[in-house]
Amino acid sequence: MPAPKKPASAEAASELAGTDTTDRRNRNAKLAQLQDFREDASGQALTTNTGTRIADNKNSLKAGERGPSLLEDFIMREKITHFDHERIPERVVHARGAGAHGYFQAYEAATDLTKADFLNHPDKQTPVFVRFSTVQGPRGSADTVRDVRGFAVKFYTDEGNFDLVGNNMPVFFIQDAIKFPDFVHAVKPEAHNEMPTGGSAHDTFWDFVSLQPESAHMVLWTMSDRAIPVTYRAMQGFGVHTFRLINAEGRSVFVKFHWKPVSGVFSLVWDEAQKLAGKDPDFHRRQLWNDIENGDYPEWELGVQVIAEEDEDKFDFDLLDPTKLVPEELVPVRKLGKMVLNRNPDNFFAETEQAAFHVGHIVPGIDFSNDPLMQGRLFSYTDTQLSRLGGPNFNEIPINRPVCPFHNNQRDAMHRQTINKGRAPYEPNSIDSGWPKETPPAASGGGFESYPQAISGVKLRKRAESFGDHFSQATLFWNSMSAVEKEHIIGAYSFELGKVERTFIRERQVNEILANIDLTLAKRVAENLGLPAPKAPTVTPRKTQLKQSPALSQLNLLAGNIKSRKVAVLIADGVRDADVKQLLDALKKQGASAKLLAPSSAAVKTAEGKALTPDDSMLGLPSIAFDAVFVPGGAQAAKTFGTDGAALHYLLEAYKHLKAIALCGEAGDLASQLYLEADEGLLSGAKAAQVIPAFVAAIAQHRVWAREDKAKRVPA
Ligand code: HDE
Repeated sequence: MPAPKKPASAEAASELAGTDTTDRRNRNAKLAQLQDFREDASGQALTTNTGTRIADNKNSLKAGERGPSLLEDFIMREKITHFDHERIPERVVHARGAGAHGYFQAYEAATDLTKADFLNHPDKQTPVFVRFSTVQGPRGSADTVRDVRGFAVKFYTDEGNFDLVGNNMPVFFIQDAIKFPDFVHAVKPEAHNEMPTGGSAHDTFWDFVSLQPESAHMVLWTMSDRAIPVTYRAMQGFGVHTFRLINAEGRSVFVKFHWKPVSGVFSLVWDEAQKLAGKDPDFHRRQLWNDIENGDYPEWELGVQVIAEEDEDKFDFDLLDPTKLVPEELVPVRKLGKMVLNRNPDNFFAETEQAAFHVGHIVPGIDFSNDPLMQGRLFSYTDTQLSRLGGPNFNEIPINRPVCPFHNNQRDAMHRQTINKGRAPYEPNSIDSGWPKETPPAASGGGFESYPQAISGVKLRKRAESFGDHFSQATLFWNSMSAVEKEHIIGAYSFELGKVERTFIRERQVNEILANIDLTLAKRVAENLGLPAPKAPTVTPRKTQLKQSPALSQLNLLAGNIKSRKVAVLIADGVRDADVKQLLDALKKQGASAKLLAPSSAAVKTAEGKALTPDDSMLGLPSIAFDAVFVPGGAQAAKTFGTDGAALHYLLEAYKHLKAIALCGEAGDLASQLYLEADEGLLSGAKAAQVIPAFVAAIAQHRVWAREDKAKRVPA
């Protein structure tokens, strides 16, 4: 199939101007390609799909002014027919998501590991399209539910598309693909009443996982704060399965893929997540969109844990078992390059909704392992697009087209775009001189060759014995959590199981799963559910290589800065403008941002006599949408806040959610009015200049965890 011929448009070229000094060839190619398909209707006549100009788009054709409509009206029929078919099936899982364009650039040539071109050329920017998603909910469900997040990246490399279709957790619920439909049916809304939307707090999910101990580790992850990220850019990503990399000499190593967010890893608190699901169901997609529009581009580093072939068996778990992670303390992550998301899609449906990811889209230098979950996925992802995108030509859709040329003898089918020339769509042929021809494998630029792994075995349906330990890594995860993270996990199990109607399911989860992860966890959850506490595990704990993995605790994964954090600044008449200015300057220097919020959207008059226009009202942008709250000084403004329920609620809620709060000068009285005790994140009374450095330091800590017990006494 021909590669697009048109050069990048002036618009596309200017988007790139001055963004970097390296080779932009690849990025240009994808932009030019999307440009070929983009439609800009400004200044254009309204026409039918066949180009006939339309004179009246307001009235259908009728027999007389009030008469019946006429079948002859080809304009109305075409318009309504198209409308009737606007929806396509949503993804069966991961239906809710948001996408963005960007690029990946390698730090150095990783030629010792792989011959994959995009990892061998640090001077090259490979275009990417990324889609983040939740798993359970339908396309219109809320962003902030407790769930796994999909993290799917399509690299448009010069050697073909490579899709790294991962999640924000490094393990999965099941070990064998044949269990996936069962798992998904169990977690999806219940069959009889289609509830709940977006969550796993219901009987069928807990029924299944309590009967399926291999899910214990992953369920623990989903009950942890990892399942309620603040923003996509604060999530890690994982390829989950063990992959292979192959270098030019044909040497293969096993790898686990990691995405490490430059912003660090941090989460919502549960109360916030639930409130956001109502107040702003688009919270995550909005943040991604706004950050990119504001030039505050989300970034991740791509890394791999490398395991030599001969070390395959040196772990106390099986490398092919997708319910296990490789602790970073045993195998560190080697950073390969950086991904930057810097462009929002032009059209959600055409790009994000039609993006078709597939774990089987790989390029020379990368290969699969025998992980039985991955092997099943290799079938599923093409198959699902046939019903979702309407046939086998989905790779011709602009968002899915490779940037490199692609040619073969596949022909026809629904929605074919390419007009193939030539008369011999078969191979071998002599009529078209044998084209298109195979490319023999080679050190670089050669055809794809599967790694020649030796295989022998008996045909059978059996789970390997080495896949039999379902609890050790769950215990490792639990033991690696800080005290606050453990409390959140106990709270999450108690909340979810509290929604389960059948007592025997609650009991089974506590006695047969949690008791085998950790007895304290099981006892605390049992206590919250009013169940008898289990006395002992039902499975003998195994000896493990590690007792703890500090790399698993989010508290160890903060970035140490406040880049991209968002601060609410409460203003009212009489606010001290100088305080506002000082804060905005400080935030700008640190790469953070702020919104000014007043009792209404009307402008306020500052103590200095100036008009200050707010970005929104306090009710319009609640505290849950921010990382911290700042109240500048000014006697009149402080007095207003002291009698304004919305402002007082704003502060109480931010306090309850353990956020940094600065109450400058006269606003300091609000702390005593609300009975809020000062702590390292609640700074009150001093001048803005004194408060701001401590305020910034508290935001960098993300939450004031020491406040958590006190905050429980504040009304929800
Ligand atoms: Fe998926 N998965 N999956 N999955 N998955 C889909 O493909 C499937 C699994 C993941 O943004 C579907 O195009 C099977 C693991 C992401 O478009 C479907 C099995 C991981 C996305 C499918 C798994 C994932 C999907 C639904 C077990 C993490 C969203 C629509 C064998 C490593 C991609 C679609 C996007 C989507 C099947 C397990 C990640 C049905 C059969 C493990 C991020 O093909």
